[in-house]
Amino acid sequence: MTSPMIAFALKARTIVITRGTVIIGAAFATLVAPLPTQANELALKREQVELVAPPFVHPHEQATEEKPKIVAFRMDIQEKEIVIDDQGTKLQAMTFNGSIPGPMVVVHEGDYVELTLVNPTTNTLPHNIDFHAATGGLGGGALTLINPGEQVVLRWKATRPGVFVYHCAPGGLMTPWHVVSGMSGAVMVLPRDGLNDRDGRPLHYDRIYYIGENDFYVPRDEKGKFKSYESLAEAYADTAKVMQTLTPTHVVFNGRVGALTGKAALTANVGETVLIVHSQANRDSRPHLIGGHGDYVWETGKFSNRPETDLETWLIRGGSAGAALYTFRQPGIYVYLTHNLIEAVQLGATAHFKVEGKWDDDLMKQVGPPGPIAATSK
Ligand SMILES: [Cu+2]
Repeated sequence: MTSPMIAFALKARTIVITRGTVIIGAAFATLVAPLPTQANELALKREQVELVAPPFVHPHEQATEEKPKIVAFRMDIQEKEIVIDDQGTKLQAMTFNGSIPGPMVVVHEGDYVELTLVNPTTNTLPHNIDFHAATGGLGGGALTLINPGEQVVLRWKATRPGVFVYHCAPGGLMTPWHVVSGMSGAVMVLPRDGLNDRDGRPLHYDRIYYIGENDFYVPRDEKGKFKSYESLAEAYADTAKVMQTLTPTHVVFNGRVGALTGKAALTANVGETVLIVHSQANRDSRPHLIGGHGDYVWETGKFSNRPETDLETWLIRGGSAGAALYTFRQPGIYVYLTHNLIEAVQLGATAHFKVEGKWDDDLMKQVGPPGPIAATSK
């Protein structure tokens, strides 16, 4: 009889064997695409950037007159147990840099992203990273598969402006499992001259927030209570069964129910323009800002395309990121959710914006307070 642990270990070994693709990937890289090489590399300015946990985004310029450069980042993969709702439901999670979603990486078109990816010895599984913004080698996945105790450095040129998902993709069933365990994030490649509306009007933001949406599949016991596990290995078989139902137990923003509500609400002031980047690596979502709009929305997230305007709800296709620009015109608490309201209210996909400033009666006013129904004259 094979215990689930051994079966799991065997599966993990199979993945290690698929590291053969790394060699193919490397050979491919040597044959076809020696990066603009040493000289060019030395000529490029290099900048090391510290990543920050979402919903926040590391400091960056919205437009630049500098020449393209190498922007270097480091991410540590962390496998860890997290709590995903107010009932204390636990998830054996896998994360880029300890957060769900992983941190957002921002560069300008023409820059090189250089990532040092670290899989610490404290982890139990091989991991890698597939950047949807990158070209070739499974988005880098073929060149970055590393075991616990290893690190790898990947460099790729950001040739396409937009917001893009990155995620772990070790192969086979491991790929969806790692993704729905938390391993996804986003890259934003800004046009060198900044965002614009494609009619020549530049667009700026005063604040930027990164919302990463996740669907989780937590197994239940016979009584319907969520089960918890000691390790990823132990959780794997049961979780894979729930995944196969395609029915998530949780749909959340930033790793847990309530991660961006109440005291953790996103903030802004009336008159400020906010760029909301929303990613979903596995499943479709329909962001909606109750009481507000998307002034300019790159629904598919790619800045070479004309943004749509005045949207009520937009669609984030599973496996992509989108960006919405909105200038807040009224104070108050705005609910930002996925407009599958069952998922928003019962499964968790809700965030709050707390906006301060002066109310505009012209835009909205309660002309008569609630009261008894007035008698009407005939
Ligand atoms: Cu992984």
